[in-house]
Amino acid sequence: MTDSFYGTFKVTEIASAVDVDAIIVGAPFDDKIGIYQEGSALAPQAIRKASQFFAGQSLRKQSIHQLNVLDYGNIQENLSFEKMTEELSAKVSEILAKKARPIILGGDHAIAFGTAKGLADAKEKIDALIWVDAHLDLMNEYPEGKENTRATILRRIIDKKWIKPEQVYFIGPRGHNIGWEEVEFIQKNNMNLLSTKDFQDKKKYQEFLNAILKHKNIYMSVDLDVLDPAFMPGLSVPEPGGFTTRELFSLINEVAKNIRCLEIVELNPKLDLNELSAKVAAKVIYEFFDYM
Ligand SMILES: [Mn+2]
Repeated sequence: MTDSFYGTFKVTEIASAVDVDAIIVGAPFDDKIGIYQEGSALAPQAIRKASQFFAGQSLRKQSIHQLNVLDYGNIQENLSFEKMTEELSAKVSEILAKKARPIILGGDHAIAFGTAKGLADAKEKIDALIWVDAHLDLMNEYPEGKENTRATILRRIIDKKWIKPEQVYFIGPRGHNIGWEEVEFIQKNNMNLLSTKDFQDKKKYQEFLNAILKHKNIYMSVDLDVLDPAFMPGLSVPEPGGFTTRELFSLINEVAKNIRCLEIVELNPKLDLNELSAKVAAKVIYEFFDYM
């Protein structure tokens, strides 16, 4: 069975579900701004397929097999941004109402708007948002005239006051696709940031992690382009000089217990090599299950 994440039950409704630990939902969505190669909409199914490659058990006793995890399938493909927001937020709210942890498979990063709306609609008190990403996603418009894209979406989430800027913790920004207006926005609004460069400094990393772990109810949005393209070739916006897979998995392990909602975005299967990137994305989820 390859139409659900390995080791999970595929369901078409969750109303009757009880004692569920986590529920996976896919958001096959491309923002179609014409700058980057489309393909992220294919990611949810590619991740499910790649998950079959692993048997789920690691050296830790806790694994997906000790948990009750459901796969709720995908929202409709190729929706407009507004429709995607409506459908995804409804699913996320419904999952939260079941006291389960939503795991959202993007889609490009614009889907975070749907996730954030779902958390807000469910009146879920989120203490912190960890934005794991090579980029800042804080442009007011990008490209010019476009307000709801992968490059602006965190700005839109903050505009809506679904999360306060000082509750945001960036991990992994780097490189040369940063807008200076984004840097100024971060400084003006007291946002927390650990760059890829500072991530290599063990003391700075530990201090940043300690600050994050004071928060018990975290929304973690993982843009896979935080990884070096050498580890993650299937990316629409690759940025060399990034994390190793081991570094990302360790981060997931450290914060897993405090994560209320996990989102994984930006895998582009059209640009993948040997389905390696899809396996990396699946592994992020397995690592979360081992430590959640
Ligand atoms: Mn992003």
